[in-house]
Amino acid sequence: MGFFSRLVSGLKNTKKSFSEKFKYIFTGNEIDEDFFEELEYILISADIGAVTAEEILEELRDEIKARKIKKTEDSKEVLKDILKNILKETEVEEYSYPLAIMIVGVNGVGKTTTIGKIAQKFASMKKKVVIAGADTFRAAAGDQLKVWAERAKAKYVSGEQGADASAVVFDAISSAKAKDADVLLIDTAGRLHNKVNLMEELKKIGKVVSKEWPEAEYHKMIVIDGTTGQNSKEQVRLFDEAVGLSDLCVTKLDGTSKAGFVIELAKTYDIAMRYIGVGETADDLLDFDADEFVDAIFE
Ligand SMILES: Nc1nc2c(ncn2[C@@H]2O[C@H](COP(=O)(O)OP(=O)(O)OP(=O)(O)O)[C@@H](O)[C@H]2O)c(=O)[nH]1
Ligand SMILES: [Mg+2]
Repeated sequence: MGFFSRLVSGLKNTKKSFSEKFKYIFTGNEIDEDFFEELEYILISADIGAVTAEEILEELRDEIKARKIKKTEDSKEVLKDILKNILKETEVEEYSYPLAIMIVGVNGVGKTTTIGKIAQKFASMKKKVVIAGADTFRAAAGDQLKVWAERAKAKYVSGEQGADASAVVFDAISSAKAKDADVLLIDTAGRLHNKVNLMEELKKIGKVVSKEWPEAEYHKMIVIDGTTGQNSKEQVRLFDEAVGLSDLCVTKLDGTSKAGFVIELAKTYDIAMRYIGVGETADDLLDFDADEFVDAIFE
């Protein structure tokens, strides 16, 4: 399956809810107040926040006026362009190597799975990958990650359960340097005894990377569960405050009809949208692309 068809199929729940409703509003009818109200309702029900939806509509009204558009169907491409422009602001810069990526996020969002998928991506680009199992809080985390590491032929460095996470990262960096690795992926715990502990641990890991491997380009990526919607904005805020995030990854978009949330995130935060997850296999982690994302929803 090609990238675009994988995206379209991964977003099918969102698409279904969007495009069925779109059928009723983008018609040969004249544009009136009901049209805007209906559209606002559709955007909000796809989990684009109320304020963002309002701003999108305002821009749409202006464009419709400026271009003297009369029929609702003729405003569809205008809406798509507005959404694409919002998402383009969140597009990423290419990675440079050596590269270290610390993956953070609350428990169960898909951090470990995403690391496995990213490792496979790099492996297929012939990059040498080291994975640090710095989630020393959960016993099973290591086994799960080891399987992914083997699949991607990546070197896996871990510690005992309860070990100091930053010590694992220290070891992993030594190994990465010794092997002349291109990429270090750091898996972290989703929860510790309390939030303060977790944030302190992440800060410590951050310091180890900057100090021990200053030549590496260092990314801090949060993984967000796409089915959680608006509530995860608080997660982004908290982790950003603690470690200063550079990248976003939204997983499980296959399991929601509210992928519009990605647009809300893009509008709210100045953090690059790197990947989206649309399923459980390695091929289901897609590089985010603004145009393709909007085209897939409207397909
Ligand atoms: N459908 C779907 N499932 C996903 C996706 N990404 C991850 N998952 C599933 O989400 C579940 C949790 O994934 P993990 O990778 O263990 O999550 P985690 O954030 O590492 O969890 P903790 O280590 O407990 O904090 C697993 O069953 C994954 O297969 C996705 O894009 N789509
Ligand atoms: Mg995990």
